[in-house]
Amino acid sequence: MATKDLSDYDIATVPSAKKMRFGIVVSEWNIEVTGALANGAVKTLLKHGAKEENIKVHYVPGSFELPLGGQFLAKAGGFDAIILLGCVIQGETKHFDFICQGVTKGTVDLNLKYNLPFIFGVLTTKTMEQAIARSGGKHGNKGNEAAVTAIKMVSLSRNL
Ligand code: DLZ
Repeated sequence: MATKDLSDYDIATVPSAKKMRFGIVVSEWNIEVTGALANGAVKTLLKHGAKEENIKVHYVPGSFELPLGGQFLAKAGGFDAIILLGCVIQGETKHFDFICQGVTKGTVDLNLKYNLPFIFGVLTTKTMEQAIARSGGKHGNKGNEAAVTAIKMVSLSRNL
């Protein structure tokens, strides 16, 4: 099966982000990948009209800490959506499974608890090569996808 280009989307379906405020939480683990995800997300938000002063980027040590980092931002207030960016690469132990379970469950819980979009921008790959391909490489950038998802979810909540 061909892998989707994560940066390929129909621009006409994306609302203006001019009046939206975004928090971005970035995992420092595999920073060469997560930094590229963050750049992709910020670039996409700006492209769709978000103001630079309405995008706040914060860092946590690893992907496991993304949900709590996101919760800190939600509690601080002032965000319409919070984007969580991480990269978990499968190693030889079960650590991969535990981190993926933790960040996935934590993100789902935050969405429902705060009634606020927390976007799951976490790459979970077997190799670093696969992660690089999805953070600005041949399969696009998951940061772009996460930003578009954030904009669409804020728009949906405002237009009901
Ligand atoms: C410990 C660990 C390992 C082995 N691998 C990753 C990884 O591939 N990606 C990632 O984001 N974080 C990893 N971590 C760190 C954990 O997410 C977490 O920061 C630590 O277990 C401390 O809670």
